[in-house]
Amino acid sequence: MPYTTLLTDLTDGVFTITLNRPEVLNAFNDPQAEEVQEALKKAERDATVRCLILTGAGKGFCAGQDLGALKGRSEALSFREHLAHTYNPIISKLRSIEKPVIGQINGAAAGAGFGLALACDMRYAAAGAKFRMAFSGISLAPDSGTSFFLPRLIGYARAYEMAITNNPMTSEQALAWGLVNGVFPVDELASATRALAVKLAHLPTKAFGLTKRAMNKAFQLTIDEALDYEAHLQEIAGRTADYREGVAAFLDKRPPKFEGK
Ligand code: LHQ
Repeated sequence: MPYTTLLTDLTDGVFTITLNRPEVLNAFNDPQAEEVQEALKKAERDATVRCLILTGAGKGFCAGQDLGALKGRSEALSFREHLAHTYNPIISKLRSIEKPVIGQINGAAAGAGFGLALACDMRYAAAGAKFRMAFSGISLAPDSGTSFFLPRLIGYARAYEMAITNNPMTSEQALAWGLVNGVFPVDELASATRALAVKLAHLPTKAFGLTKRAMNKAFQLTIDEALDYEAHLQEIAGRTADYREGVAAFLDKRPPKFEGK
């Protein structure tokens, strides 16, 4: 079935998911939350997908929950259940999918949309894009992983301030604080992101997946546990075809040809 709220594209090993509800800055209604989950599952299963880009159509990245779509439903809705069916599985999958995910932050990212941006492995942002917690603006607590990611990325005091003041952060500030990896003029963002993604998709993506697994896990470990876990993953990496190819190419003094296996 074609998606009604997303555009997707698979070219050169790069799967691009574009949230496509630009009239509300790609805010989430239930179908969009469901379709993002489906698209991520498909990308995870498809071995030809070696890198993902997540972006938004029009001038916003994602404004979080579509507050209009909640109108009249809020009283009856269990927010806990809503999160369990919408943002939580999306955020979880973005962290567990063993392929690099690049957030192409083309415009405002707020609320659950900020969580979506933070759950990506890397972020390239448009000059002029803004990041906003948004939750406190409607008297909610943080969700969609924002309370997990933000203090880790920019430190507790800045994260807490951002949450309770609800002040937006510019992409330039985000770059200075290490929240994004690069900032580009808006008309150069897509090509810069794509160039990075295509390059990554032709590199040893199996090792990139193990790198993600190691760094995810390291948040919960002591140094000795992390060393042991690294050794476990290195055992896996050392048995891949790409490892053999990497070493052979190095010794032959030629560029390696990696296949993600
Ligand atoms: C919107 C939205 C929006 C609908 C802008 N919905 N239309 C979990 C638990 C359960 C329930 C609740 O939700 C959650 C998770 C969450 O995500 S809670 C947080 C929900 N999101 C927000 O509160 C964000 C509210 N929006 C903003 O702070 C700003 O609009 C941002 C920073 C996103 C963008 O600012 P600007 O670039 O200045 O754009 P704008 O404010 O002028 O908005 C443009 C249009 O988009 C405007 O419509 P209009 O018809 O006037 O052009 C907005 O009403 C609409 N829009 N966010 N979430």
